[in-house]
Amino acid sequence: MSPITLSPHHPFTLTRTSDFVRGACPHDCPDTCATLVEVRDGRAVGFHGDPDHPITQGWLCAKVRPYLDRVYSPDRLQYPLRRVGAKGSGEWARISWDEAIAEIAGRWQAIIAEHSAAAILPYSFSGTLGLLQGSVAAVRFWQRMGTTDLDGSLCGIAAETAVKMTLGAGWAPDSRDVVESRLIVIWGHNPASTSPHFVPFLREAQRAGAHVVVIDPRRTTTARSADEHLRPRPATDGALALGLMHVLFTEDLHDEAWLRAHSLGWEELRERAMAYPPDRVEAITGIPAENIVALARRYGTTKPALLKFTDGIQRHGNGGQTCRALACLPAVVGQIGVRGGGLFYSTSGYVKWDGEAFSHRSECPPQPRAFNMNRLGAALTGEVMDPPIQSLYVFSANPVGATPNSSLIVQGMLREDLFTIVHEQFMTDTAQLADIVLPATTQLEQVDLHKPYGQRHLQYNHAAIAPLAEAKSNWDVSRLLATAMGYLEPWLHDEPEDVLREILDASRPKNATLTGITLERLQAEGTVAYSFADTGAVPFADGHFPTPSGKVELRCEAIAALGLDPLPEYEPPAEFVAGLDPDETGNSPLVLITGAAHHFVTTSMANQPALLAKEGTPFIEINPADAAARQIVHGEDVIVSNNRGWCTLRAVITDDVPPGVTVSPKGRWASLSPDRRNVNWVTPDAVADLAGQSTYHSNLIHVRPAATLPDPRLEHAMTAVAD
Ligand SMILES: Nc1nc2c(c(=O)[nH]1)N[C@H]1C(S)=C(S)[C@@H](COP(=O)(O)OP(=O)(O)OC[C@H]3O[C@@H](n4cnc5c(=O)[nH]c(N)nc54)[C@H](O)[C@@H]3O)O[C@H]1N2
Ligand SMILES: Nc1nc2c(c(=O)[nH]1)N[C@H]1C(S)=C(S)[C@@H](COP(=O)(O)OP(=O)(O)OC[C@H]3O[C@@H](n4cnc5c(=O)[nH]c(N)nc54)[C@H](O)[C@@H]3O)O[C@H]1N2
Ligand code: SF4
Ligand SMILES: [Mo]
Repeated sequence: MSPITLSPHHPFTLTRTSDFVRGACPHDCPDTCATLVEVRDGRAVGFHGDPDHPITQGWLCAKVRPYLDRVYSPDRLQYPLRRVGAKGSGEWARISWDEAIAEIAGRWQAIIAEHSAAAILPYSFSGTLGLLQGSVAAVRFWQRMGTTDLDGSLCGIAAETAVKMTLGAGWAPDSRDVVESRLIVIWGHNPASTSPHFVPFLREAQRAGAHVVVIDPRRTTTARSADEHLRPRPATDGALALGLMHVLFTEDLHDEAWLRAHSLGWEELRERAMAYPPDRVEAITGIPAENIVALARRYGTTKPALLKFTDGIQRHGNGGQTCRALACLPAVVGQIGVRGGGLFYSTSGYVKWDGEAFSHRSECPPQPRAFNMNRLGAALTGEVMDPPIQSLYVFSANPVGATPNSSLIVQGMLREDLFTIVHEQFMTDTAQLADIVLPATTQLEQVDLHKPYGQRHLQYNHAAIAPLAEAKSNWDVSRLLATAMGYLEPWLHDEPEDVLREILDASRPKNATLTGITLERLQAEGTVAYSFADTGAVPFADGHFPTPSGKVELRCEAIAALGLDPLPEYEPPAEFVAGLDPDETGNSPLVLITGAAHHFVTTSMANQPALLAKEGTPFIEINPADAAARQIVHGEDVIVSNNRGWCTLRAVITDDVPPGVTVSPKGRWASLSPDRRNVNWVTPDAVADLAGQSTYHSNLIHVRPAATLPDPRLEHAMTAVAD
């Protein structure tokens, strides 16, 4: 590790005894900030955003600014632990790494002999988005062993698939181009919390006269500062998008020349849109027809126009078709390939890692099976049999807190015959139910490479400090497990830098964006911008779309092959169609949306006292009319329930949510809540219309004052486990 050279306008004092080490924020966030860790005598003493990074611009968000509190938290797991009491009892004995690895390998050999490796399930997700510690460590060793695989996504696979199939690639514009936009539609996305480094560019555009529209049922922080806020009923956005198209086509505000030259199926899309006149769309969405017409006229006449969303909006039963409709909209007005216009979803398609270098798939046995990661509880309680899951290995994830229908996960994890290992930085809700807990390093203690989903630079992360106590990185544990299982292939044991170099070198010839980007450059510079040809800097500016037809596929056969209508269509989610019986006083169910909390990244950081204090008591926002109908008083505890489970939250009565809709941000730790639950005790594990997407927000609930009878806790006593 060598000290770096700081630019002359660097605000930090470079003392003789301090080094600054370049890193990257590892969290699931579009911004992937470039960080500078200030290290003195082997200890990190400062943590900063890189002032030279064009998007980070020298600052970190409220949740990651106090990162050293996390790294040096007294609650960090330090040593391997073995459970000595009952599952979930919190009684542990310290063991050595040798004992832990030998015990895990021994149990797995026995499981493999009796059932095959398909009875072993690794479960990891977005604790770190690093190429090595997040992705490679989740693939190589497990594929070599032939374990059960996960498919689908808790997060964003419907949108990713919809955008890729419509436009051919996940190529979002550069945030800096947003200052050129005259109209910015932020649709089901709350960047003030979830992509804060986009916000300065948004403000600059707004100051320069751009009109900002937010489409979100909730009055979010982002909505408050917009010029216009439209509030559709949840999961009706597909109808809204088709309604906008209706107006655009009927008023001749579409760009026909562009559609003829660059798209497939625009006339069929026009015909589909004719089924969505503004009055019908008003009836579906609850947005007045005149507002729909006004937005369509604005979108058809204000250029450049940008449409931006991230991942939250798709977490509905119809999320795939919703994102299809949103992805088609910019094409209707010919705004794709235009600086300041287009679709801003994700930048993750700019670099595709070479699959074989990444996984060494060809050297592994065939994967025995996969199941949808949303259905972990169902899998552990019998949905996946033959062989049943006998061992669960969790890392970079906290499924009890973050995966839907958590009470079923808890029930499964309490199975006496399930051998569970959790590799974690903290004693999470999930770790508490393990048989063996292994201590994990943080980003400051490990090497990695990051490919962002909201900006267009690769970010290298040097290890800034030595691992704390006996913590080990995901890759290091993977190497130890491979040795213990007798897998000696070098690609299971390479040094971190060599793994990254191998993938980078194999990927470079296939990715023009990686031209000239070597591991050595990344190590030296930390941040390296993707390489673009002139027009490439504005995605699709050359009019070529890497779809099968080379055009924007408004009618999309690849989507049809996945069982969806080849044209965007609106259908309400199954949960809303099936409904939920009225409660005992005759009240209809409410929709519960559980989007991002400002001070956490899902459950990460939600155990840090200072951040918890800022977020306050776990709450649910309820509209005054809905609260009155249920005799709920502001500030009292309410029971939120449905046929999946219940949890207790503090009522916040506010018109920030419309009638019929409630909001309770995700991320709370059950074990830090008095009722030992969180909102995921009520969220659905049903899968959406496309690609195995989660459906957290298609969630019908009842809310009652906690003091009233009958107490739904009795009804769900069997799910009150681990109390
Ligand atoms: N502070 C913070 N930042 C985060 C995260 C976090 O937990 N906290 N999580 C990270 C992760 S994992 C992700 S995937 C991204 C997600 O980033 P976003 O997509 O911006 O975040 P969400 O809050 O999940 O969803 C955005 C908005 O969608 C709205 N919404 C829900 N249903 C509908 C609907 O039917 N129609 C419309 N129009 N809007 C709807 C919600 O009210 C919410 O305000 O953020 C990342 N960044
Ligand atoms: N109700 C509701 N729930 C949701 C969502 C929602 O909208 N509503 N959103 C979903 C979304 S978008 C996502 S992405 C998922 C995220 O779900 P998860 O991927 O489970 O993410 P986290 O809850 O942040 O938990 C990540 C854990 O990984 C640990 N960790 C971090 N780095 C490392 C590492 O290097 N090694 C190891 N071994 N561990 C590490 C952290 O300490 C943390 O406990 O949550 C989903 N949950
Ligand atoms: S969570 Fe996002 S905004 Fe915050 S430091 Fe990390 S990358 Fe930057
Ligand atoms: Mo996510």
